[in-house]
Amino acid sequence: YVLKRGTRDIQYLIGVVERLLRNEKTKVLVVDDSNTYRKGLVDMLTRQRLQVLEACNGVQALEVLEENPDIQLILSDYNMPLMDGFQLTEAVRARYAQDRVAIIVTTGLEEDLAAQFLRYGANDFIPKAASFEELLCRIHMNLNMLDLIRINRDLSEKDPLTGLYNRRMLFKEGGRLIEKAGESGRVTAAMLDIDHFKKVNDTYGHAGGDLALRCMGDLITRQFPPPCITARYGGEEFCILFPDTVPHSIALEQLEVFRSSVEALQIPYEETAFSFTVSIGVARATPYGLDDTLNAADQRLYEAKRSGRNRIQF
Ligand code: GH3
Ligand code: MG
Ligand code: MG
Ligand code: MG
Repeated sequence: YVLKRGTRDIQYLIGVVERLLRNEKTKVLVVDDSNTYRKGLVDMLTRQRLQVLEACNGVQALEVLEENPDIQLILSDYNMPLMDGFQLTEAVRARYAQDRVAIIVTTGLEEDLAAQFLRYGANDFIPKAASFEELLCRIHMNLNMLDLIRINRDLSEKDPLTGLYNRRMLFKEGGRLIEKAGESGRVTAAMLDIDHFKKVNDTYGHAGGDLALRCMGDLITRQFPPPCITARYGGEEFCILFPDTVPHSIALEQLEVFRSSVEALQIPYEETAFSFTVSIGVARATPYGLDDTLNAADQRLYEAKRSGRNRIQF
């Protein structure tokens, strides 16, 4: 990176480094039918250390997006064969909101198209006559905005200790899952509670307890990927919802595998390690919604505790 005259400020340098580090993890898609112009952009953005993908029209852009759903920003031309910038913007917006994928449209045409593009759902609009410097600034501004939104989204949807959904998100997404399954009652709900967790805290301190919770969260994330919905329900209580595409018997099998992996888990603590167990209550969705379903699972959890812990009650 070449420093410009008068930009020796250390904060500025830190900003540049942070941006480059961020860029390495960021995928952008350049869409333009002019090979020369597209190559120019790709070259410039690659030098910014962004992961750059390219397409020469809207149809191809949608294919690339399909294969790379983690693309964060699309920089698109307006006039292109097969599918132009308007149609592309509309098609992308049908699948991804403005706070998931940013779209910046560029055009060499004289007409004033900016307002129209913004109405179609573009995040920004730049005439091709603008300097590369301005283009870069706008790209970074839009990426920063998406970062901020993602950080805030995580704060409001996730439990900071385990990274699992919080209770609010469980009810939002879980309610949707149950609604989608309708009367079939084929959604399976599991409530999990760590056994004698107070003892873990008493013996290994709050830090040891927190570590156990994080390991439990990691295991849940790994063993129950989407479309399962997983959440930290409260202190040491977790919830797993299986969609109606997972038969009840399969859900029970997976939970049994999970129960035994928790039992086998060794939590490193100072020079030694400790382990713990989990009790699980399982219920099929009732016709009265998520609250009622979780109550039913909770009843079973209570029975699992009463009959000796480290077991599944269904
Ligand atoms: P049981 O087998 O009956 O579930 O026994 P238990 O000791 O697990 O019972 P209980 O549910 O009463 O205890 C939960 C404990 O979890 C109490 C609380 O101090 C602890 N806890 C809740 N949230 C956290 C947390 O974020 N970190 C840590 N370290 N401990 C927590
Ligand atoms: Mg063109
Ligand atoms: Mg508890
Ligand atoms: Mg407990």
